[in-house]
Amino acid sequence: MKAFGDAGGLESAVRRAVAEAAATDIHTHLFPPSHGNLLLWGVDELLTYHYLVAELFMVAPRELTAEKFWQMPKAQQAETVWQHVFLRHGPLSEAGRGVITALNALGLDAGGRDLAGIRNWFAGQKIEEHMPRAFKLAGVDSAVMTNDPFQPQEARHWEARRSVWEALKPALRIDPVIVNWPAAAKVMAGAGYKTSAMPSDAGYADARKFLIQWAEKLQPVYLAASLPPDFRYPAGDIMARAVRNVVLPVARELGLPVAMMIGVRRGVNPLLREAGDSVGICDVTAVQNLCAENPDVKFLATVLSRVNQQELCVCARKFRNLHVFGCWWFCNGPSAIAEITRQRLELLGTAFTANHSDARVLEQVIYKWSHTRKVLADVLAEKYADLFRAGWRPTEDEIRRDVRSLLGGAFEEFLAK
Ligand code: RAT
Ligand code: ZN
Repeated sequence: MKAFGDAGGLESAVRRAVAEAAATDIHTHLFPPSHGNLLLWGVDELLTYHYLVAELFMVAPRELTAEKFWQMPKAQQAETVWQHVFLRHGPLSEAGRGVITALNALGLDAGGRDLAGIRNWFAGQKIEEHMPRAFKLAGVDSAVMTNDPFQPQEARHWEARRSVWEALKPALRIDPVIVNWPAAAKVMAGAGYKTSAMPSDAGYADARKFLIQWAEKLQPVYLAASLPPDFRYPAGDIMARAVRNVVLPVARELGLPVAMMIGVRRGVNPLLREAGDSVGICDVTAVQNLCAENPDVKFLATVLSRVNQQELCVCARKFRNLHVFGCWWFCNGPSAIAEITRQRLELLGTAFTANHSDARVLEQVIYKWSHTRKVLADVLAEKYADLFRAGWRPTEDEIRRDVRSLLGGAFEEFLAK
């Protein structure tokens, strides 16, 4: 294929490639339709996304307390968010705009503000058809779920061996083993394993068996946990000990990567429930030490604080067993995505995964990927223009290859190597 001889043609090719490339969504909270009401979808779920619940309480009148809000049925909660965040104030936030982008892509007139009409439309959809359509609109070929065996309402669907739509890949979520051992021990003990609130060698051995048995059931792509800013490794605390005695041996035995999402301060405002989590600067040295000490284990990592992004990139330059992914949660807005993606391209080339959706509600894949693609196209157009000026002449195939790398190809290569 011929290389581009003019900068204008090159820019259009970059934008085309970003618009058309399939994205592999490597971290979501979606479930298969066969797992019933665990799969959230529709306008009421979109409006009550925890990002928007947090925003509601920034603008709602004082009388509307969190307690009152949680007592409302879902539909009324959604109407409350719609009233305050969308009608009485402009939905200029990323999460606000996201609802509009998603509805609009589905052909709904969000600008017409007819919530009842939009609800009617959703009521007429069959999830088995609606889900593939949402993926198609997002340009997503497959998505990795978050499957938590410590949640009985999730575990029972796997016990029942319900079929899973093939575009959804499992990930074994293991947070409590690391961040709340007593709670994890209780669940495992309930399932017949010899674990107790006080960690012990025997308890760790049974926790390994528990996770291995779940991995056999799920066939996950990776093991995953969100970790607090004070996660350290190595360390003598309960978190580092669980990582050393349970997570690493299981990952090694099963040949599974460990995905770490670091920097979440859970429940700084517990009244807001899921919306009450915050961010803290983490210590990337923990990732560095894990990678150095365990060259035979692969790690995926993303960090929540903007402050940690550069350090994580530098760490990935040093360790081939580390793959950086996503602009997570509070970093998943256009300005942060642009900055983080530029920095990653400058430090990592195409060896990272530009974003993941973290979708909790099906239709969020539409807006998260549409917004990400817009930023990625702008940043890549700029980077290819710089490269062109420097004297490089890429072909259209090479551009498509690079874009695909950033949207899942590099992740697949990392898993395969
Ligand atoms: O982004 C989110 O929705 C968070 O609530 C978390 O789900 C986070 O992504 C996590 O997986 O811990
Ligand atoms: Zn998540």
